[in-house]
Amino acid sequence: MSAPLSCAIGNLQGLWKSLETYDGLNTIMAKDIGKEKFVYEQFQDPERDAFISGTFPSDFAWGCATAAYQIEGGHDADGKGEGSWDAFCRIPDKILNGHTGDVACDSYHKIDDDVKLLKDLGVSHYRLSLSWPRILPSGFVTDVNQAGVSYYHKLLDALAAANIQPMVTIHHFDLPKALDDLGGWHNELMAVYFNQYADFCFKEFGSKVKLWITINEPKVFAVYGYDFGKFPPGWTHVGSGTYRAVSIMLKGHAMAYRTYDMKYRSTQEGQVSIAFNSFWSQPKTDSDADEAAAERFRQFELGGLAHPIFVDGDTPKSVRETIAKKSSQAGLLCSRLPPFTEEERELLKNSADFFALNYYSTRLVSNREVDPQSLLLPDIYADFDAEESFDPSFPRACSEWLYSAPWGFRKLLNWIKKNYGNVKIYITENGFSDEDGPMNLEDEDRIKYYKAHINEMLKARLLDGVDVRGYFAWSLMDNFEWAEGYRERFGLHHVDFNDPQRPRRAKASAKVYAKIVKDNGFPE
Ligand code: PNW
Repeated sequence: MSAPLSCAIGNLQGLWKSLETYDGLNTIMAKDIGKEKFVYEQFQDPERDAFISGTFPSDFAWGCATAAYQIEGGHDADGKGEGSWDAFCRIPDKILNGHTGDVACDSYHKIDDDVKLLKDLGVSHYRLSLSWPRILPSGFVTDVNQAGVSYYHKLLDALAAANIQPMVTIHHFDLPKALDDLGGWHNELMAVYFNQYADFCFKEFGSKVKLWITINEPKVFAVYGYDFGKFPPGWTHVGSGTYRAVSIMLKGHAMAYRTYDMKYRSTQEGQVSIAFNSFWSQPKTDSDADEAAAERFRQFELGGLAHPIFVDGDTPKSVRETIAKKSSQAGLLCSRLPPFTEEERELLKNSADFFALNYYSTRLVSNREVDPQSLLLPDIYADFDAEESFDPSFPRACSEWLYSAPWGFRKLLNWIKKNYGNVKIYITENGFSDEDGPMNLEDEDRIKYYKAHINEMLKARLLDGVDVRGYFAWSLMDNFEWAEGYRERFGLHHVDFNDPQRPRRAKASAKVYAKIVKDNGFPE
């Protein structure tokens, strides 16, 4: 491990200080620290990675997550409208092996099966998403598909009967195709259409839902959809597509948040947020230049989205100034980053009731200055003058971007605490992929990943006083992994996509996760 790492866990003074000052504390004994070996022995830093015992507060939320297009199937069932993915999957070479989500896990027809999996895991929560084209086939609230609405009522009722609380994502990467045709998230009016759709969802389902996520991972969705062309609408507005789409998504989120405030909060008493994906960015060396580059990476990756909502309504000044400067150096008359108006900043500021984080991986980051005049086209990855790499010792998942570095999870949680106040945090996704092949239910790598990450989250909670309230494993079952089709399997349950019945089978990781849930962590 080449990167130097500060080691809070070795600092017993710090530990006792947090023990004294932190009152939500459960069991943690100093003698437990370092007692057990870390699960990734080949690259452990014994002090940093020591496994600790301890449990989470008794009301900690344990769950699994999925998303509509990835599991539902029923792509044209009962009046559902065409979705952006339905159309995109039909374009040759867009999706690996020509796979589609037409049937996926067939969850549209398998509510009881899915709820049974959740019950067997013993989780208290389930994060699911609503399909916009299933509810509003043309995208607009003037055109409601009652059968689609009924499907979600049945699912929410089945969860309630099983005593499982839903966390509902209103928009997880899938738009009605009709709205993509109007410019998708590059159309300013999308913020308004989204707000109307969210208003409809709050009104229709709000009595059954206490935790809402407006939009899943605006940045990932924008990068892949509007900059790289790998997700619908498949555009390659390089260097600006991401910024524009993210900006409009944030405004849509903020409008929906205010709608909830004005019309539903007093009666429904739920909480609303937006889910951000972020890596941890670790300086590759201890040079000041690399430390500064790593911090720039964090501000571009997460600060650009979280700062407007959790700090002052605006993109961090450093990010705004850098993009403006680089845009001007490349001969543009305005910044590639759209500015927020005063009114928009007011709307955005404090528009979340908790911080929703999807964490998967860590990057090593070093300083690399890029002269914008040397580029033929703008590049969002050149905007922060940094280079990303991995340490060869990080275990790699099947997904090419996913390397396991659990300690980075704890560091990111601490960075969020430091930058956004001691905000309540829900981990809305965390998980590990392996490759499709002969059925293998003994998923050792996934077990190691989950144990290590949940243990780092426990350290963040118990030793650092980070206010983590819940954790959702991605994913309840193998599913349609977007442009990668069914090649990358993230499930705690195996799904046989060659069998029309789409049977689900618990992997070894499901049993391990169920035990962690039952134990509420890692008691002695
Ligand atoms: C998330 N990255 O996507 C999504 O919310 C899920 O729908 C998806 O299945 C899951 O993570 C696993 O991929 C991501 O490149 C896609 O860093 C790409 C990245 C992160 C998250």
